[in-house]
Order: sequence, then structure tokens, then C-alpha cells
Amino acid sequence: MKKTARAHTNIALVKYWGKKDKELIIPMNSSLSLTLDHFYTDTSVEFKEELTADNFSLNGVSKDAQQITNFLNLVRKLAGITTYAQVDSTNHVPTKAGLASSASAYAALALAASSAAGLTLSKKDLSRLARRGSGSACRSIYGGFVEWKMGTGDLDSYAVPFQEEVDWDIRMLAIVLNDAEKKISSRRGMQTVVATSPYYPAWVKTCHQDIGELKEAIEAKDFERLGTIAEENAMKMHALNLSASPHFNYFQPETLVAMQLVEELRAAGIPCYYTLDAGPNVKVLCLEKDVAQIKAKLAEAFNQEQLLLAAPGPGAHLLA
Ligand code: 2P0
Repeated sequence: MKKTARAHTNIALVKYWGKKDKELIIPMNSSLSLTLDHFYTDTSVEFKEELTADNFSLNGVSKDAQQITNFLNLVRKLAGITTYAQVDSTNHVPTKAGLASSASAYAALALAASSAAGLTLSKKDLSRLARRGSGSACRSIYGGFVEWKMGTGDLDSYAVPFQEEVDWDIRMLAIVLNDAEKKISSRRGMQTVVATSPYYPAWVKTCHQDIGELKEAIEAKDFERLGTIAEENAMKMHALNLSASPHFNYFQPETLVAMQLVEELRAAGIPCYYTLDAGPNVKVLCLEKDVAQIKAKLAEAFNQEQLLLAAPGPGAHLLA
């Protein structure tokens, strides 16, 4: 049976940055994210007796299926089948947006593939399965604010919803910068940091505190507190990269320009905060009522086409 699932990307407010177990993708710290409405992946999966290998297409173009096969092997094992599958994905995440498409990709694949294999997994088990594809994908199983509880191993490392229905006009404005340089993958970056940054133990400790405070801020709808925690957590993550050996960073000159404009907006009394992931793009957290003013300020340095707005979005779901 062919099954199609949709999953949205998420932006981490307290970041996942480091693995305890590379094979099972068990993180060194818990993380907390917001699932976004505008950016998502649709994936259909059909297991077919006549296939002699897995086939994978992305946006209508045939791709190497090795990573998909590795992931489908987990599903086949769970379902007790050996059949190969046709997997077709469409990414509605602008490739240059720096919003991890691996999160929406593996969340959609986990749901579509498990359903197509005849399994009805609980959300917990879906999250555990998505995690095996890409860590951040385990959070995209749920909508709204989501916590990935690090756990100790495969059985207890999965995401749980913190607030699925977000009754708050919180927004994320991504500033898409030119990213000419080849970046260091998240996977390699976090591995270098865990192995070499002298600040790593402090990071783990501070993330634990940040999550506790962030939850309080979400519950109190205290946007300034939420933004401050998210911005500071992102800077702590990037400080790990600067303190690694060899050191590295994801900043481009325009990254710093964007950060400064956000700081100027804040100095002018508009609450907005930045966060950055494993790339140069700056994502601005703000409230809906301030979006127009923030866009006007950012126009000093960026085109309107470089600005992508998203609101809280839903969890992974089947379309057909
Ligand atoms: C996050 N990032 O929490 C962090 C912040 C990037 C910076 O999760 O190796 O693609 O597949 O588990 O999930 C991106 O890394 O890494 C990421 P893997 P993933 O969103």
C-alpha cells in the first residue's frame, strides 16, 4: 500500500549539538524546538514485490538511495518484511534557507514508510524511528513546542510535545544569505566539538538549565525571556565551534550584519532575537505585530526575497 506523509521543519531554541552514540543518534543534551508551518516535506512510500532495490526521488529527480535504504532497513526489520520500496519526496523547504530539511525529511519518511509497511507506531516509537535518520527529525513528529528528551539509549531518547497548540503570535523570520562556501556538516561539526572543546561540559550543563527556563517562559508567554534564552543558547553553541580544535564557524560577514540589525531593533524597543544553526543564515524570533517593522529595518541590508516568514506548525501526519 502506498502511503504519503507530510512533516514540517523545526527551529531549535535550545540546540542539539553533540552525540553520545553516533550509530543510534543519542544526544549529549536535551533540546527544545518550535515546529514551523511554512516549510515541510511530503514523502510517499510503497513497498513493491517486483523491485530489486530501493528507488528514491527528490523533487522529481532520481537520487542515490543508500541513506534511504539504511533507514528503510530499520522499518523492514520492525515490520518483518524484505521488500524494497519506491520513495518519492518533495521538499517544500527552500534549499538555501538553512532550515534543516533532514528534520522534515526523516520525520515524513518515518511516518510514510512505517505506515506503508503495515505498522501503526505510537508517536513515541515514530519519534524514536525518525531519530535514527537525523536527530532533529525526532522533534518534527510533533507540532508546536517540542522537547527531545535525551534519555540514555534507543528506548528512552525521543521527543515529547511541550505545547502542541500554540496560542501565541510568535514568528520566525529567516534571513537567507549567500552561502558560497562549503560548510562543515552538523554531523562532523558536533563530533569535533564533543571531542575537543574544553567548554563542552559547561554546554551540557547550561542546556539543562536553559530548557527549564525556556519552558517557564513559554508557559508565561514571556517573549523577551524566550528570545533571550534562545539567542544566548545559540551563541553558546557557536562558541563551542570557535573553541574546538580545529576551530570552525558558520558565520559569513552578512551573518554579523544581520545580527547587528536585530540588536539595533531591540535597542529601539522592538523585541526580536536571533538564532543560528549549522550555516550562515540568521533566523529572527519575533511577534507577528512587529514583523513589518523588522522587515523594514532589515531592508537596509537585505532584499525582501531573502526574508522567509514562518509561524508555529503541526506535527507529522498522513495525507493519503
Ligand atoms: C538542532 N542542529 O537542534 C541543531 C542545532 C543544527 C544546529 O540538529 O547528525 O541534521 O543527522 O543527527 O539533526 C542539525 O543536525 O544532525 C541539528 P544528525 P541533524 O536543530
